[in-house]
Parts: sequence; C-alpha cells; structure tokens
Amino acid sequence: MAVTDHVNLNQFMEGVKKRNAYQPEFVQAVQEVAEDIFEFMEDKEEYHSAQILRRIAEPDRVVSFRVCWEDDAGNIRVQRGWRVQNNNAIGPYKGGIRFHPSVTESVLKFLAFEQTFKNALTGLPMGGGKGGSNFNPKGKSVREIMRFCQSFMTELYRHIGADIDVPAGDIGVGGREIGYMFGQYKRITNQFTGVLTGKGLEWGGSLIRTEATGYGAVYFLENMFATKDENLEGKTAVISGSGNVATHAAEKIVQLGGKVLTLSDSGGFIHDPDGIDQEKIDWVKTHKTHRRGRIEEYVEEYPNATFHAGKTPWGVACDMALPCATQNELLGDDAKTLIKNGCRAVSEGANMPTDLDGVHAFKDARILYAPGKASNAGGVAVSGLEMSQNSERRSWKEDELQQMLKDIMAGIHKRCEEYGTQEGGYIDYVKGANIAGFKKVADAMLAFGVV
Ligand code: NDP
Ligand code: 2IT
Repeated sequence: MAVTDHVNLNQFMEGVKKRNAYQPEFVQAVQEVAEDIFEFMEDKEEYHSAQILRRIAEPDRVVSFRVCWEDDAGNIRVQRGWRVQNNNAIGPYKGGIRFHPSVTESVLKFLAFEQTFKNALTGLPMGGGKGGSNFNPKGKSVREIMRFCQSFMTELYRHIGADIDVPAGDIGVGGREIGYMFGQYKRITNQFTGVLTGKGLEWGGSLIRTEATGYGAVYFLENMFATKDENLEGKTAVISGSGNVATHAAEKIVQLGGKVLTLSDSGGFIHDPDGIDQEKIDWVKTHKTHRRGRIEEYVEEYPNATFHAGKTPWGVACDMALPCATQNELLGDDAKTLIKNGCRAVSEGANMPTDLDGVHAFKDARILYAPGKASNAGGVAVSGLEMSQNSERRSWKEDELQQMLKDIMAGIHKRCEEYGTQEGGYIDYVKGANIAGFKKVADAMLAFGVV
C-alpha cells in the first residue's frame, strides 16, 4: 500500500479486532468512536498519516499484577490487579479504580480509552487511565476490604504519582477504599501528595466530589432540554443503579422538580409510582452504602413500590432515562421500548451502558442522547479540581465548586453542539463528544511528533 493510501473504517476495525481478540468491550468502545472519527478525518491528512486514532487505541501501557491477601478465616486469596495507562498527551493519566468480579483487561482498556476522550472534553489537563481488580467486595468484612486495598496499593504505588497517574473511585471503590489506599501509599512513600482523588474532606478531598458525577449528568440533561426551551420540572425519570452515581442523579432530579420512578441493583429494579423523594434517596444511600443491603428491601420500607427481580427498568414509561449502573445494561430492544413509551432524553451516568444497537436506535430516533463520556464527566472534572486544590494546598468553597461543575458541564455541552450539530439542527452528542475529545488529544500528539 502506498504511504498515502489510508485504511478505511472497516479495515481499521478488522485490525483492532485482530490485535484485541477476546476483548469485546474494548473493541465496542473503539468502534463507537472510530465511526465518527473516520468521517471527521476524511479531509485531514495530518491525523491519518500520523496514525493518531491507531495510537490512541493502543494503551501507552497495561500493568497487570498479582494481589495476595488473607481473609478473616486465614485463607490466602489471590486476585489480579491492573492499571491501564491509555494516553497522557494532555495531562497525567487520570481515571478510577473498579473492584468487581466482572473486571477484565478488556473492561479496563475500554474504560481507559473512553476516559481519554472524556477527560479531554472537560477542558482540564488530564490524560486517560483506569484500573481495578476482579476482587468482589460483596460479602467481605471491612477488615478484609482494608487488607485487599493495602495489598493492591503495595504494587500500584510504583506506577502512580500526583504528576504521573492519579486514580480515583469507580464501581466498588468509594471513600472508604480510597482512604485505605491513600493510607498505604502514604505509608510506603512517606509522601502526602494528591496521588488519589475522592479523598475525605479532612485529608485533601474536595467538596462535592461525591455528588459530582450524578449531579453533572443531570446538569447535562438540563443543558440538552434547554435547547428545546424546556426544563426538568414535572418530568419523570427512570434510573438504573443505586450506588454513588444513581443516588446523586436522583437527588438532583428531585431538586430540579422532576420525579424519579426507579432505582436498581444487580438483583433487579424497584418501581415507586409515588416518586423516590429525598427522604427515600437518603434511605437508599444508607441502606446500600453503610448497611450494604439490597435494593429489593426498599419495598419493605415503602410498600407502594414493587420489586422486579432480575429485570432492568427500561420498560417503565418515562420522559428521561439515566443508566447509572454498568456497561451494556441497556440494549437495542430496551432503547426501542424507551422510545416507543415516549422517552425523550437519555443521559448516561455509567460508562458505555448502551450497546451499539441501542446507540444507533437513539440516534435514529433523534432524541436527546448524551453518551457517558460527555454526561458523566462531572465526576472526573471535580477530581481535576481536587488535584488543583491539592497542588495549591487549599480547599475551595462549596458554592465556587458547584458553579465550576455547572460551568464545566455547560462547556462540554457547547463542545458537543459545536462538533455534533447536524442539518436540521439535531445535535448528535455522540459525534460531538467523540470529535471534540479526539481533536484536543490528537493535536497535542501531533505536536510531540512520533513518540
Ligand atoms: P457504585 O459501586 O457506587 O454503584 C454501582 C451500582 O451499579 C450498584 O447499584 C450496583 O449494584 C450496580 N451494578 C454494578 N455492576 C452491575 C452489574 N454488572 N449488573 C447490574 N448492576 C450492576 O458505582 P458508581 O455509582 O460509582 O458507578 C456506576 C457507573 O458510573 C459505572 O459505570 C462507573 O464507571 C460510572 N461512573 C462513575 C463515576 C464516579 O465518580 N463514581 C464517574 C463516572 C462514571 P450491586 O450493588 O448489586 O452491585
Ligand atoms: O469513570 C469515571 O470518570 C470515574 N470513575 C471517575 C474518575 C476520576 O478520576 O475521578
């Protein structure tokens, strides 16, 4: 092939599939981005000849390590840990850590790839990374979780640093786990630095980091509805998940006058036709986080609600849907059902919750559809602000941070609008987010030459 002949989208994806055999989540994430980027690059020789997308879709490095720990019964347990450092063209690697039995190298590679675009979209100087383990925190004692976190950090510490790679929380990793990992990092290195975000407020954490992902996803919804001169007042929402992102998304919807009908966990979903108000959300937060209970127990507390075992909530009619649990939890048929039942907007709190068929269904129906890399970026954005506060050795005020989060979400919306507006005024947020995120990273990579 002559140097100027470029591979087309299909040839590119064939290569990605071949090089990443048995990594379906990673291939899926790359496919979703490549569909838009190939169109964008058509007349841009510099990106083609520098192989920019090919390079972003090849992590800078994947570190895989053994994590040994001792359970309460004295048994030695062995898990696998990873850190995927995808791209640091615009800042230190940044992204969460996930503890869940479904974690594989493919899952973490897709998350680190997505994170690269998401972090660029925030406008803050952060590269993309992700880490985690197939460790299952469910059913483990707090001491077991502590020992696991310490062992995980005993290897991870040598790969991270405030200017190198800054992990945070994700599924199964909240304030408690960040505390254990930060404690171990500090103990090993004897350094108090901003090496992790999502820290406690007493030891370098930022106000509103806990709330930021869920709140940000709802601010993004507000921005989308504002393009139709509408707000969230009186609108119904169906939400999946009942963890950090889901409960804070629910909280912000209620604050803005909307009505939340569902929440879920891996056991099924609850439907509360009276609406899940602030008091009920507080009950769920305590129940799921502190008591580590199951969502099905909601119906014992609130008997007007019903529990639907083993089901996702997408069959409940609503104005807007927020998938806030995990990847591929909303499939093509679910998307069609939502559209048929009148759903007008989708804001993804989770990463890649909608499969490719679902993405195409939402785009074809031209509803307001925000991909996670745009709508859930509020969390990592406030993590970026936590890094700035740590560097300054100061803590900013809550109202300042609230305003910054709102401004960042509005900025992301604007960038999606700029690159995603189609003939007739329809905004393709997927395309807008992919192109805006790509362009920033790609231009930095061009400046660095072939490295
Ligand atoms: P949490 O651990 O707090 O909550 C996860 C929720 O999702 C729980 O309700 C859990 O149910 C459910 N869930 C997890 N895995 C599955 C599964 N395989 N099938 C069904 N339900 C599942 O995590 P977060 O709220 O932090 O994260 C949720 C999503 O948001 C993830 O996709 C994450 O990557 C994304 N995200 C998180 C950010 C953050 O700041 N925390 C930032 C941006 C995105 P159960 O209790 O049964 O496990
Ligand atoms: O997916 C995500 O953006 C996160 N889990 C948050 C990452 C971070 O560094 O705050």
